[in-house]
Amino acid sequence: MAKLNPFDLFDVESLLSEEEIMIKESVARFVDERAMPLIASHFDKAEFPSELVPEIAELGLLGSSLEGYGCAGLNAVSYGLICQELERCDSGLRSFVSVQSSLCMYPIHAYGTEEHKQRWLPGMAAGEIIGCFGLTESHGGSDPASMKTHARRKGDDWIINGSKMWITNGSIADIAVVWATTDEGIMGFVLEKGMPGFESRTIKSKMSLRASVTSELYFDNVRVPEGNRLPNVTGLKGPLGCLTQARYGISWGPIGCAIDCLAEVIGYTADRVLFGRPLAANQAIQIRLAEMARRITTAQLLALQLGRMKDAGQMQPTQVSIAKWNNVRMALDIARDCRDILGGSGITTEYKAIRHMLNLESVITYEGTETVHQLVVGRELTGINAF
Ligand code: TGC
Ligand code: FAD
Repeated sequence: MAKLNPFDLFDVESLLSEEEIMIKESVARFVDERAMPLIASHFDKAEFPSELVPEIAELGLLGSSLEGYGCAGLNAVSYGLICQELERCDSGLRSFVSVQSSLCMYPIHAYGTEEHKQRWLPGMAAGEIIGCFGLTESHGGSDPASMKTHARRKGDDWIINGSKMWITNGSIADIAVVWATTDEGIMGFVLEKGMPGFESRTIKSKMSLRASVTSELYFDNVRVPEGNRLPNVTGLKGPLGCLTQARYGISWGPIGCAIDCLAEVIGYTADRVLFGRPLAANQAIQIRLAEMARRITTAQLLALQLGRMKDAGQMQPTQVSIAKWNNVRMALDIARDCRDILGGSGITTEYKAIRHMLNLESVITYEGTETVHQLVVGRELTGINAF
């Protein structure tokens, strides 16, 4: 019998098209050759590896599932595979691509005018314009409907006041898609770096996503032209529609972390000799490794089916909630368990488990906490809104 691939026990790869395999392999090559060698030191120094952005753009990974405007127009499964391979390196790398693609380019593409698309998307696809997405505020990210940031019409302009918290790419962004309440409902605006009254501040002392920039945004009477408003959506469904795109990618990404952690401990337990035999020869260790493989396999099948439903135009937000919840929880549990199996070595970034583990503490919180996704599923089952 042929030897099974320990990281793809159900041969999910055989369900992919030739093009999807080619995309996965080219991102994997970039990750192994260019990103992996430098990620631990960037994490240690709390620096985003901005030197990788031109190559990420060159590979067509920015706005990869959008059509036109310099974007690659790939299918949803390919976008998922891109997220999985990038997050195999570090959640921060996938976060950068998620925010640029799903949270900034997507709303410009879906809710913007033709002029907006021509103005920003080609530069964003080329990595020359960096975007961020400002929804969360400090008083409660799970409940974005309670936002206080406000935009008031003044002639042909809008005056924006308020602040946003925990914004990925915030201090390196050239533009920010900012959601604000207005007298006509929640609306989206594209703010540009340098607009008077628009400031950002990098959040320091993070123990998670250290290779990613996270910031606060401040708006003090920022005058934004009507021409910078995204006119084709009003209400919370605007930002929530973007979150569905990003959460879809996050359903795939953590599979990469889990595979990376499992690969590391399979090697480690084979080499580590305790009580006269390899650690891997112990039943207790094999059960833990088998449990990891079982959960990775389940997550892979869930993500692929979600992607096929998205490509068929049938994916629903509740299904995204189940996948994000299951797959992030799976990866976080595996990273924590791998950290333990590595013993003392597992507490340094010389090994990868602790970096993935710390990153996944953010991933389980952002884009809807685990509880938020559980309650979305609960609402679907009972018809009762528990929020
Ligand atoms: P609710 O009444 O449920 O809905 C309001 C309107 O929105 C529509 N809708 C959705 N549309 C698209 N996708 C979804 N997932 C949607 N969910 C709801 C809904 O149909 C309705 O439309 P309409 O036409 O009837 O007005 O709103 P609610 O206030 O009850 O929302 C409940 C809840 C808790 C699910 C929602 O507020 C929520 O998802 N909260 C979590 C917030 C969150 O996830 N924030 C993430 C911020 S961005 C981020 O974390 C980036 S990190 C990225 C990175 O670095 O990788
Ligand atoms: P809270 O909403 O205050 O939640 C606190 C706790 O209460 C959680 O455990 C939650 O599950 C629980 N809880 C909430 N409601 C209920 C309930 N009804 N029942 C039971 N328990 C409940 N946001 C952006 O807009 N753009 C970004 O680019 C972005 N990037 C981020 C990057 C990082 C590294 C991090 C950490 C966050 C980022 N966020 C971003 C914000 C993120 O989306 C929020 O942190 C998240 O939505 C949770 O909001 P909160 O932190 O205010 O927690």
